[in-house]
Amino acid sequence: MALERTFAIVKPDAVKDGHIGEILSAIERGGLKIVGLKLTRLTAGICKGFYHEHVGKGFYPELEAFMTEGPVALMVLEGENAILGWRDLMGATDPAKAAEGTLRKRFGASIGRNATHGSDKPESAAFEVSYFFNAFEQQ
Ligand code: DAT
Ligand code: MG
Repeated sequence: MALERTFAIVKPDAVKDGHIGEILSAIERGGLKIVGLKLTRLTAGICKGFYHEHVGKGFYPELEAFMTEGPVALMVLEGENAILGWRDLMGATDPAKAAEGTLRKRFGASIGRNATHGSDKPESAAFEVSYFFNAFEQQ
C-alpha cells in the first residue's frame, strides 16, 4: 500500500445535471480524502495540454467540445492506492461497460459523456495534479 494523490474531474455533463454533491459524497464514502477542489471552465488550449496523449485521435474534437461546454469541478484526492481506488469508483470508460454502482454507470450517458475523469497511473497523476493545482491549493 502507498499513500497516493490522484487527479479527478466532475465533467460538464455531471455538473450540469447537478451531481457534484453525490460524486463528492461517493469519494468520501469510498475512503478518499479531498485535498484540493475548485470549480472552473476549461479552454480549448488547456484541454489540449491536459489530454495531450489523445490530441490527434479521431475522438479528440468531440472530447474537447464536451470538456469545454460548461463548468467542471477539479479535485486532488488522497488515500492509500488512491489512483486505482478512484478508477474503481468511477468504473469503465464506457458507462455501458461500467460495473453497477460505479459513478460512470450511475451518471454517464455514453463513452464520450462519461461524467468523471481519473488519472490512470502515477506519472499521469503527478502531471495532472500539477497542471491544475499549485502547492498552496492542496491541503
Ligand atoms: P479514461 O477517461 O477512462 O482514462 P481514455 O484516457 O482512454 O479514458 O480517454 C479519455 C476520454 O476520452 C474518455 O474519458 C472519454 C473520451 N473517449 C475515449 N475513447 C473514446 C471513444 N472511442 N469515443 C468517444 N470518446 C472517447
Ligand atoms: Mg485516461
